[in-house]
Amino acid sequence: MLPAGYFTVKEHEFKKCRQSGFCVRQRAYSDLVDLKKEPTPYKILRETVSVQKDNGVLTCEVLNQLSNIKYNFKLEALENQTVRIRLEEKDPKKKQYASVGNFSLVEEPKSTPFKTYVKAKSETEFSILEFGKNAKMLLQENPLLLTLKVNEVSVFTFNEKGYLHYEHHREKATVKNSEEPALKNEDSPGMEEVLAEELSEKEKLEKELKEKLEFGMWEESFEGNTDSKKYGIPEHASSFNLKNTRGNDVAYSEPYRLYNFDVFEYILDSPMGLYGSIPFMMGHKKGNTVGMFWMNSAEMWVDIEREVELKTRAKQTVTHWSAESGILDLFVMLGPTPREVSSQYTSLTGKPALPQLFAIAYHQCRWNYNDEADVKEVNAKFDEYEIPYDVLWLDIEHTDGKKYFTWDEVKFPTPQEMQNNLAKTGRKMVTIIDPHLKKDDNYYVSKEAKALDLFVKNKDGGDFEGWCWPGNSQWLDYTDPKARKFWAEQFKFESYKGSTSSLYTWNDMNEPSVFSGPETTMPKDNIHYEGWEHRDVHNVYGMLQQRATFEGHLLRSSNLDRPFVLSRAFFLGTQRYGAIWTGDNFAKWDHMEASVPMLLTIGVSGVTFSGADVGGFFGNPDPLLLLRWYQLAAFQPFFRAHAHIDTKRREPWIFGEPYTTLIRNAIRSRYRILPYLYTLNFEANLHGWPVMRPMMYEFPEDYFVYDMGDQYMLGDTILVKAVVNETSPSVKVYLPQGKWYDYTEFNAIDRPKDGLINYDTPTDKIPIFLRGGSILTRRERMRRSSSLMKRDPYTFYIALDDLELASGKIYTDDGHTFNHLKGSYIYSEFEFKINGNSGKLSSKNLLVKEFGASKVTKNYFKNQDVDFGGRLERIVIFGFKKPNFKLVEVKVENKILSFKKEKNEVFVIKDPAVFIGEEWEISFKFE
Ligand code: NBV
Repeated sequence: MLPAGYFTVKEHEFKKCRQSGFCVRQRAYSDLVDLKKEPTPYKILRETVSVQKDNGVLTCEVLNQLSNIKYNFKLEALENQTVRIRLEEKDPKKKQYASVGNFSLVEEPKSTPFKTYVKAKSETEFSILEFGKNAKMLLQENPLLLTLKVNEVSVFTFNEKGYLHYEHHREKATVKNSEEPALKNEDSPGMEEVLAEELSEKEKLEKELKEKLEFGMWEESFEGNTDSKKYGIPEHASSFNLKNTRGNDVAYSEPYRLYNFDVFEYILDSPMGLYGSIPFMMGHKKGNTVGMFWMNSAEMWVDIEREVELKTRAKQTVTHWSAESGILDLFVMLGPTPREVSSQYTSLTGKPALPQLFAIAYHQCRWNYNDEADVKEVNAKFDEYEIPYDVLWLDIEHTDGKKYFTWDEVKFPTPQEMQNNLAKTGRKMVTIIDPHLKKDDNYYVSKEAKALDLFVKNKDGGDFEGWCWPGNSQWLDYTDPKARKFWAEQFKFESYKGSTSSLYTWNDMNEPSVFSGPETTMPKDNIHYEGWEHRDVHNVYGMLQQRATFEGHLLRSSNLDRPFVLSRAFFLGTQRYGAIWTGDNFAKWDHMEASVPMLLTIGVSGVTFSGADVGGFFGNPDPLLLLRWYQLAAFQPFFRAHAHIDTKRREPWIFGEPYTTLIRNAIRSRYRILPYLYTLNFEANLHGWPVMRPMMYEFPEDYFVYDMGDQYMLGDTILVKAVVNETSPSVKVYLPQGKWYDYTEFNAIDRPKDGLINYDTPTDKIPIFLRGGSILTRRERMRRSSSLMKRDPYTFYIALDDLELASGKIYTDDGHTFNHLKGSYIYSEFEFKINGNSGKLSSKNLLVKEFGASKVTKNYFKNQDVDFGGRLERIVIFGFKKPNFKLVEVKVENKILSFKKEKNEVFVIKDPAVFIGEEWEISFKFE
């Protein structure tokens, strides 16, 4: 059924830059520019410049003086410190795809006026356009050069080195055999290489200059002697700070590739493309963060080069981007902090969806839970071992012959009963729904899709057919609104027989994976809606399946229930539709290690809800690896154990003691912080801030953390270090300036000058730390699932900083509907302050402008059929400066509260019985 060799590592079956015509040409061109040091042939035609000052738009024509091709150039100042740069051929022989914004942007971005516009006196001087907060564009006409400055510091330069190349459309001549054989089924890009080979070296260079026209580049120069870091462009199994691919000190000889693939058994430390692609990059140095994305869904390659300016010794990073088709459409977000970049970026591409509470709890998956009896047993075992969990997943074997939306009637004869049984304890089920539809006239989904003509077409106009799990299959064209609507309708309860309201969805194989296709995906000359080629829309395809599924969930619940959809492929904007995971990793220590920089990268690129298969998908983890993976993933956004069909069972109780207890503890530690995690997901939804944050995100001024990919912050409060070594008894952790506490003992850590500590990691220890100055809200009572905890009271952990201050926030709502948008939510801020011999803990309601004022008070619940709790039952406070500190009284209004002093100056105040959604003050008296 599968093509020979499917189940082997096959890096060689994926294209290298040298096998991709446009990648070769782009690199050759930049080399040539470096060699010849000739100015870029692009210039603005002065007479065409038109500026609409009030709209913040400059338009003009650009001429390539070598080819005589003209381009339309548009420069816009957008709201939120953002600039848009668009360049497209003026009279293309063939229309270029320019519509991916319909999918990736939430709306047409609004522009903001230019505050001043000073026109250059000559074409070699700069026009100056000021906008936003101390931001300006400096535009030179000949040669074309654009610099963006914030507070007089240049943060972004476009075409400084003259690498800009916009390949105009040319008719293809007959293709001869190329030196590098084209990959099977690939439309060969080899023509230019063949011709070039026949030319002398000099002619070849000239030829490249004339013909090898590429576009896409981004350059930045920062002042000062610090290297600027580059993060983003997922998905690669690589470091957090992107590695050099060009120039000196090259780590990868290949550029980073962005092309969604089903890479079977992916290799680590590689710029090879994986399942998702987000052409977003963040540039960071002390005092400045910028973001940029190129809105284009075609295959891309990105080179990274760091160079030292000889005169000034300033280091700068140059990145070169090239895409196979589409237009140049760049957005630059000027920050200047990482948080501002995230917020600017997600104002354009969408805020992450607010997940339901269950979705951020623990998920149990395996390929496959075999039948209803198996499901029942696994479910019962969780209760027997008192391990909380929220979701049980069914992989492809649950279907009737891999026909999605159906059930294997022998193994799963009563699916509704099975789901209802789980739902009794608030648990959910997820089934896999892949995009390949079995070609079978007796399969209702395929039959109706065919009748409505919704399939992707092959180059000759027939329905495209390819090989996948069910055998010969076809794929809906999700770029077609009719196909998305059709797909969404499949999720209605009356269509998806056997489904209930506690069933959610997993979209796998949506790169799309086509076993018989080139590089295991669709041929690039397949045809989509409105005649666009697959090459134009490849990277957005999977996101559109996830979107249609998300819309299906909304449809089936009449917009009442928040969808949960997990997707493997992703793109610019995916965060609006749900979670993603990092695909088929291995049960190996280095794969667990690699998951951290991968998830950090995905998070800063907007997709804040992501995770890696706990335990590793392929292979059998030994119990220690499995345990360490649970301990790590319990502090990551999406927490799901998963395993390949050929692996041995590895549910949390399989290895016995001490592992069962230790894994139980890890999962329980997840359930304790659900209130905090839910708040982080809410803040991601509001601002686009990652849940799992790189150290640089929280400590942007601390150069030491810029490269860190093995420790991170969960929100702004918890520091997590990954234990990725099997034998080492301790880990080295870097604690930035400030006060830190051990997460379980609440001991203040004695921070050495260099911030580096050795932390012992016996198997029952997770190296996590609480940041001084924060108030962490947890729920301590363990139950079978998150929804059973919804009304449980809270405990505050107040970790004082050096000034004996602390603050924290909490957001909560009913955990599953959209009623928060109408004011049914709690969002509060708590602050602890000390003044002489008295202290004060206060609660203040925060208004979410977007949702209106919160209506939730204790009284609110009386009139509603929901109650999401809110009582504070305990306060644990630690970190007072004076030793032998004596707390003598704690009062809320006139009520005296009881308290006790525990070890290490930790005080526990019992039952303040205040409500987190209300405003109050608790006073403390000391001696
Ligand atoms: O559906 C089977 C698997 C799934 O378990 C896994 O999580 C996906 O990433 N799927 C890939 C297809 C086959 C993988 C060999």
